[in-house]
Amino acid sequence: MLWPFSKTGGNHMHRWKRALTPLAAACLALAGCGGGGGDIGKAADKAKAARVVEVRLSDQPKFEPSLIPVKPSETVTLRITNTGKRIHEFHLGNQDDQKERQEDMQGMGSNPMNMPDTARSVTVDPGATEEITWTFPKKGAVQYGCHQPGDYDKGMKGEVKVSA
Ligand SMILES: [Cu+2]
Repeated sequence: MLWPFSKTGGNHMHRWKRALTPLAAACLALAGCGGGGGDIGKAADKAKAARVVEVRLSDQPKFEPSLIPVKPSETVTLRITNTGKRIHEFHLGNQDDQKERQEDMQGMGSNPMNMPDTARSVTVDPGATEEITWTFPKKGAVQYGCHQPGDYDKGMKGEVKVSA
């Protein structure tokens, strides 16, 4: 997997570190922090998932579906397939986090980027399928987005809505 920082220099590394300031971390740890910093839940074992939700990533660009309803504290496996011809990503996070990632990745240029996968973020090659198993919070909503160049601003975003 390509590591984008080696090509783009130290400036972006600095921006990534900014996402991990103590204030941001404290905000993420608290449910109902307000604004765009809501609780997003946490990674879980696939064996604990109550069901599988299929998500498709297309070159339009968009997610299908762009709204995923879940029950409070439900654990779900998201099976994420790229039906397009170019790289897309599925990045789960609250609104502040999506905004931050958007700023960071748009600052890296206009070429497709193979970002490192994490428990809540996968880069998906054309034709490939990746999975994320996640326990959603008790209430609220969690956003997902693709921050490959241009996609998020063209509407490649969606929301997991938690309701009873
Ligand atoms: Cu995309």
